[in-house]
Amino acid sequence: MAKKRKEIKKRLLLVAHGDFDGIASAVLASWRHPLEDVRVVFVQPFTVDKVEVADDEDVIVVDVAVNNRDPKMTTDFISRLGGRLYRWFDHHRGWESLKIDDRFVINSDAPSCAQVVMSSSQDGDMEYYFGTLMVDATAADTRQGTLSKKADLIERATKADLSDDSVREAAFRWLLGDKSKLSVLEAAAEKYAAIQAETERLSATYRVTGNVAVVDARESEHNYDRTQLLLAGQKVAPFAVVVSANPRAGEDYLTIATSRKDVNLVEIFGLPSGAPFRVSIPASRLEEALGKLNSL
Ligand SMILES: [Mn+2]
Repeated sequence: MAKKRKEIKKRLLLVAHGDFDGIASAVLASWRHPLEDVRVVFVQPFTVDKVEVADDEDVIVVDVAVNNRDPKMTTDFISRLGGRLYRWFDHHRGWESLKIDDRFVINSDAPSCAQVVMSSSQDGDMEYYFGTLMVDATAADTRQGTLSKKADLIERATKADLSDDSVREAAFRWLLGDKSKLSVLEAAAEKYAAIQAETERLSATYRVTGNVAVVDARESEHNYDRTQLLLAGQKVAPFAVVVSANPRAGEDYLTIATSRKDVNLVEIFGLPSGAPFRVSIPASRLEEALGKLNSL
C-alpha cells in the first residue's frame, strides 16, 4: 500500500513530557524506528523554547500541552520546527484557539496521550506488543487502576530524582528492549525507597482541623514525594495542605489538594492559573486558607 504521508528521515527526535504517559507515548510513537537513530528529550509545556533540533532530524512531540500561560511559546516552537515536525500527539485541552494542521493528532477526551498515539496508529501489531503499556499510561495519568510491575518500577525510578532525565531515557530505552537499562532503573527505584519512607513518616504527622489536614514538612531533612503526601492527607480529610520550605525563593509555601470535584481551588484562591484540584500559595496565607477551606 502506497503511503501518501511523508516518510520519516533517518534521525528521529522525540520531544516528550517527562511523566509516565509521556515516556509511554514516546515509546509507542517511535517503536518501529531503529533505536540508535532516536534521540529523546523531556520537556514541560513551558520549556519547549529550550529544545535544540538538528537540521537532519524529524520531530515527534508527545503529551506536551500548549503553554497556557504563554501560548506564543508553543506557536514559536511550532514555527521553529517548521517542516521538521512530523507529528504532535496530545490529549490536553487548550488547542482550540491555535491554528494547527493535520500533523497534529489531538484528542482532549482521551485519558492518556498513549491512547491517542495507539488509536491513530495503522500498525496492527502495536496493541499486541504495547497494549499493557497503554493501559499503564492511562492508569498513571488518571491515577485510577493499578500499574503493572514494569510501570511501577519506572514510576518509582523516575520519582527518585525528578530533575534527572537520564532515568526517563533509560525507561524509554528499556521499554523498547534495551535490557541493559534495567539496572539503572533498579538503582533509582532503590533511592526512591528512602523518599517513600520519609513520605510515610510525614504522612503520620498530619493534623486535622475540620475539613482540612495540614502537615508541616519544613523541617524535613530528606526528600519526600509531595504528591503522595497530599494523597495521604486526602485520606483523612477532604483537603490536604503541605507546608514546604522553598530554599531557592526563601518564602515558605503551601500546596493544597482536594478530591472534592465541586471545588475549584484556583478560583477560591484567586489565582491566575493552575489545576482546580491542586494549587500552591505563599505560606503566609495559611490562616486564610484554613478559614476558606473549612467554610466549604
Ligand atoms: Mn498525559
